Amino acid sequence: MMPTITAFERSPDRGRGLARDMRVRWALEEAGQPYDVRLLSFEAMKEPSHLALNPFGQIPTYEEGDLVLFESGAIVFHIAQRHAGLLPDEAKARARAITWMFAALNTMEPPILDLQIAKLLERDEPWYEQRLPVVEARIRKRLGELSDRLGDADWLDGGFTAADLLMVAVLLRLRPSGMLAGYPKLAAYVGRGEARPAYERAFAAQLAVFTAASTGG
Ligand code: GTB
Repeated sequence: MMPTITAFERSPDRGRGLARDMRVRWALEEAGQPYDVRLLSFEAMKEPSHLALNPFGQIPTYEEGDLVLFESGAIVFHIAQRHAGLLPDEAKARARAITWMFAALNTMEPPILDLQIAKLLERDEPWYEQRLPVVEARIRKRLGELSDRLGDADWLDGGFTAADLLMVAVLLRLRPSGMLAGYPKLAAYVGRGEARPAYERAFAAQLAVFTAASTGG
C-alpha cells in the first residue's frame, strides 16, 4: 500500500532539505518505496483534521492504510523495519544501529536544535550574545565525541543504516552555521550521505515543491 506523508507547502528553509520530512523521504527512497505527499500550510497543520494525525500540529506524518504515525524518528524506524537494507538482520548489530538512531535524535539533535532556536527566536534577547557561545560549545563537545568514535570509518557501525540516515540528517542542520567545517571526518561523513542516490532523489523531490510554490507552478 502506498504511504502518504505530509510536508510543508512552502518550506521556511527555501528547499534546503532541512525540514524533517526530508529524513522520511530519504528512508522511503532507500527502501525503494513510492509515496504520496500531502502539502500543508502552517494554518492547515493546526486544523482538527491534521491534529488527528499529529497532536502537535506538525509535519511529517505518515499514513499507510489505517496506520497513522508521527515523529520522524518513529516513521524512519517503521520504514526500516518493513524494508530490507536500512537495519542489519543480525540481532546485536540491529540493536546497535537502533542505539545510534536514538543517539542521533536524543544526544546530537537537542543542542543543534537549541542553536537554531536561539538564532531564529532569541536574537533580540538581552542575553543572546552570552548564550550563543554556551550553546555552540555544547555542540562542539558532541561533534568532537562523535568524530572520535567515527574515526576513519565510512558509517557508524559497519554498513549504512537508518542510524546513518538520521545522523547525517541531524548534522546537516548545522550546515548554515559552518560548524561542521571544524570536523573534517564528520564533514566527509555527511558528504557520503548526501552522495547517496536515494538522498539525491529525496532532496530533489522536496526542492521541487519549494520551486513550484515560489513560481506559482
Ligand atoms: N519531533 C518531531 C519529529 O521529529 O517529527 C518534530 C517535528 C517538527 O519539528 N516539525 C516541524 C513543524 O512542523 C517541521 S521540521 N513545524 C511547524 C510547527 O511546529 O508549527 C523543523 C524545521 C522547520 C524549519 C526548518 N528550516 O527552516 O530550516 C528546519 C526544520
